[in-house]
Amino acid sequence: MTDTTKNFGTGPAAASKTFVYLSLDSILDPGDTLIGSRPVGVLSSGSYSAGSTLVTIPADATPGIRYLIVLADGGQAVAESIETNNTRTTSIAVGPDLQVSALSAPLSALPGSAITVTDTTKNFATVPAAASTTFVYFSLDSILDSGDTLIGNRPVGVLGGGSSSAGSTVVTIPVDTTPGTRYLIVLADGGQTVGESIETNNTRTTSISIPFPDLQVSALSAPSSALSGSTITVTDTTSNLGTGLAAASTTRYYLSATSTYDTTDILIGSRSIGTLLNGASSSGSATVTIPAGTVVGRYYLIARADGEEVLAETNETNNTKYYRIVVQ
Ligand SMILES: [Ca+2]
Ligand SMILES: [Ca+2]
Ligand SMILES: [Ca+2]
Ligand SMILES: [Ca+2]
Repeated sequence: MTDTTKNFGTGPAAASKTFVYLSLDSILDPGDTLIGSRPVGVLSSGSYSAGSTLVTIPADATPGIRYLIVLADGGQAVAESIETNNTRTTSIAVGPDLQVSALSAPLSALPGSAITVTDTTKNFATVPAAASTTFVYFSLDSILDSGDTLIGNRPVGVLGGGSSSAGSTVVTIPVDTTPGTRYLIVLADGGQTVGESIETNNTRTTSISIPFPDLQVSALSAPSSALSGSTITVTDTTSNLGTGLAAASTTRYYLSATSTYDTTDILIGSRSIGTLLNGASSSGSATVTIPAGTVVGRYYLIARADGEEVLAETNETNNTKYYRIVVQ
């Protein structure tokens, strides 16, 4: 600690001592710890003494932003014109300070896939940090909160002042993740085992794109004619032509007067489609009934992928395929 103790009064000041305190706040009070002092000689009006004091931060000092308070005439040996202006304060960071100084991960990934997250966890303080664990979270937004999913962690050894640990963690993107922009949040000292001067700077975030699927009905067949009220077998192939994973969906079948689907079309059956990876297809059949009383004529059997409209896709307008059918 280097200070200048000056006599601002009009008369001389007898010899005094300048005290140094460590404080949890910036105000000197009886709870503060005296950690050093230095002698100051007689000071005539306007003269000063500049000097340094080697002080020790107590080993048991609680980490955090603390205050060094220097007090002129500590011990109150000199009567002064003003006794209430004798302190000067500066802050000091006590303890290590872990931060994630670098982070990299793939720009996109499929739900359920394993990816490698690489981080550098660094101790930005001058004092060592005990061993810690760096956590990796998956988040819907860029802010770490209690709703985020812990998907991995890696051990970080003791880090001396200014030193760092670079390492990788293999994590799995939650299988139920929906498409869109998501976030990987890496947290130094996850689990909070290391007391630090600053506990609020421990995260680093990167976005990761979960790609969208694109379901289409790539093939459709049925009898070319059917009796009103009869059951027929419809066979289709529902394909995921997007880059993302398609969660389970339903392909619905409609009887329509036109080749394009609209909400007035008559739902006559459906088929469940399991999860489809990008590029994958599901072929299958369903038994459907031509409603009794259907007026004889030419119709369109329309198959509509994601007929329940539960999946977000890159293209929502390419989900139907029709097959001409005559109702007799
Ligand atoms: Ca005094
Ligand atoms: Ca920190
Ligand atoms: Ca901590
Ligand atoms: Ca589609």
